[in-house]
Amino acid sequence: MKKLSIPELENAVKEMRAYMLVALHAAGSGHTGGSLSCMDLVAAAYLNVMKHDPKNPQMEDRDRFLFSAGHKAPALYTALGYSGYFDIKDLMKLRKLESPYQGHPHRLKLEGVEASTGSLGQGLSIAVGMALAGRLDKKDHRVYCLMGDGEQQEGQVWEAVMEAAHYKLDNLVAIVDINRLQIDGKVSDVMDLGELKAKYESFGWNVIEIDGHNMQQIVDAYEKAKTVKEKPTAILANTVKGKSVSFMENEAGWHGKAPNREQLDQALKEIGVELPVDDLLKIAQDYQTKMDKKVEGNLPKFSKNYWWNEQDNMKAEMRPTRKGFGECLAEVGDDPRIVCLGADISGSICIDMFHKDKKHRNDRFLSMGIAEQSGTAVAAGLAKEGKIPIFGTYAVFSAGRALDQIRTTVCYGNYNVKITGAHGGVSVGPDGATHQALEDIFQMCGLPNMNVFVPCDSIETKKASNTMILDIEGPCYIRYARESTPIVTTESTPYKFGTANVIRYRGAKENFIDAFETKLASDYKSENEDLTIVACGPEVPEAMRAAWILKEEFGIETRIINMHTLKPLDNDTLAKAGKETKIVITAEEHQKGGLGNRVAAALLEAGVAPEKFAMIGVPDRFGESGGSWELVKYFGLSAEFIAQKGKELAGK
Ligand SMILES: Cc1ncc(C[n+]2csc(CCOP(=O)(O)OP(=O)(O)O)c2C)c(N)n1
Repeated sequence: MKKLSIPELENAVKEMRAYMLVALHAAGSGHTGGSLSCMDLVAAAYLNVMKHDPKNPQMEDRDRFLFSAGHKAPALYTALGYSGYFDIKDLMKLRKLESPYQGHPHRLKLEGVEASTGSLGQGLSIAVGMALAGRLDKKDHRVYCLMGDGEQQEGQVWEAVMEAAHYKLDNLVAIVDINRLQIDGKVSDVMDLGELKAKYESFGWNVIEIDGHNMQQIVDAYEKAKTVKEKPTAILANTVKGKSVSFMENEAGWHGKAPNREQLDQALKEIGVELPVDDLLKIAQDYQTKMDKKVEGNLPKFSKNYWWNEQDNMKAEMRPTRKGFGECLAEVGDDPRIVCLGADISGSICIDMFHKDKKHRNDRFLSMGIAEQSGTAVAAGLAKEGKIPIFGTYAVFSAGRALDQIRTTVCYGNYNVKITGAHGGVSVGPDGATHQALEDIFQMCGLPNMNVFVPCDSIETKKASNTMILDIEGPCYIRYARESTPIVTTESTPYKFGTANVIRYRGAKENFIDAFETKLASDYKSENEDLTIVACGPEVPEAMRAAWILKEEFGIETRIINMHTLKPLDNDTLAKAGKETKIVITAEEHQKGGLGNRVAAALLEAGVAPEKFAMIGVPDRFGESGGSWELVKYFGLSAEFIAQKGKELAGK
């Protein structure tokens, strides 16, 4: 590749920022702030410093650049497109279904992506492995790894820092994009890093500090790093989050937000680049139209459209389940034993509602930074001393990343720790597979002493949160979704930990919720229904809609079991349903089996073998970027698929 000169680089990076902002606008979501702050560092690497060939992405001797900060993917894709790995206009498919430009980089979807990332703090370890392999193979290529400053809070970063120095990896360069902001605010407030330069140096690294927006300094730093022997180099780049757009600069609120059209036009004006914006947006729209056709084409069809709020009657109100969690914290938070631990996702998961507008609780909100593993064990320590700690983040990180800490420290020690797993399921949407928890029910239900809650709407989430915090002594895990989902319970709907609810469709009404009757399962008498659907979480409203479809279209009567407690499981209710209804279908927004396997085992252990059994869930694959409801349809999780399966098993 031809190397760009400094002035050429300075021009190129303006265009790159412009293309990226149009793509982010077309996507309607994405990580704008951090992608803008690292753009100069990335552009210099791809367009001047690195040895690589866009026409031969797998070239053996290429330098490798990997984004440990996977959320800055728009900057990576822009650099790849601008270098010629693909037509830059294709970037307009960013974050769309089946697109190579997933919310976080996936190496199996796009040539030039060296590693699939999105779970912070893992990239430098991968880079250490790649650099070690390069040395073993006696290659002279170099490995570059981009990280955020908030990301430095992950303990794994420092394990890798130690390894790189131990092995004297002078073919490795870490670049830290120091924009001083993360999601919850200033890095220094969330979890202060102290003297980063001194830290890297004391671990045995060569450190170069630069202005991360000065192209000459950036190129010089990369070149200097090439000359350093026997030590890895860290380039500590001082940057501005949201760089180049006045209203985005230094604003934490622009971390994960895309510009609207007016903001985009203003941004392009400030950057000083003219692009054929409407033509570019048309590429995005045309692609989306193609995907819409594909997804709608696969949706089972009935005599009318039963989709949410598509009819004159059966209207449902939508609300995210996590709001119920936040409301509970706001209500019970004056209990001095309660302590909430933040993991830099506080607003998004509503754990901030514990102390928002309640200053007197500030000392009981403890920010742990981006450090899920330590945060979990800190919670255990607090519990040991009589506190009721509540630790929350996205389920992929709370349940998944800290699994061993939860297993050995929390559960084996049987501490009274409450863990929340937000963003369960594919309906997380455009952030994609890395952020869609599809395994956490397996992980948490497999642990002795753990209690597992999967409530179905925001009202039930509030009740479940209350129960887990105040009524249960011992480890608890609560899972909730990101998207607004239908409210299908009321304050007076029964809720008893460990006992399921039975829901029956009684005929269409003006409001969806009024068309159903809900009873505590232990109070329910069989009505000799044709089939049972056992569901949890946001699949409960889908199961209810399926019952509506099955009755209206085929006269099939359905018993819906809202299995809001997965551990302990309500075995009696399952055995009764298996005996009384002959067909059992499970429905979960999770890898097939989290709920389904448990239900099947409970039935068989009770000596009940339903005549027919089926599971609705994600079929042993990772999620995707896409719209929330688009993904629910794409993965076959919506009511239409449940109803189709019910019809098939009932032989109608
Ligand atoms: C293990 C893990 N925990 C949490 C997140 C969610 N998350 C995405 S970006 C981010 C903040 C990152 O801050 P920083 O490293 O400073 O990046 P920048 O501000 O430059 O975007 C967090 C907490 C994640 N992706 N991975």
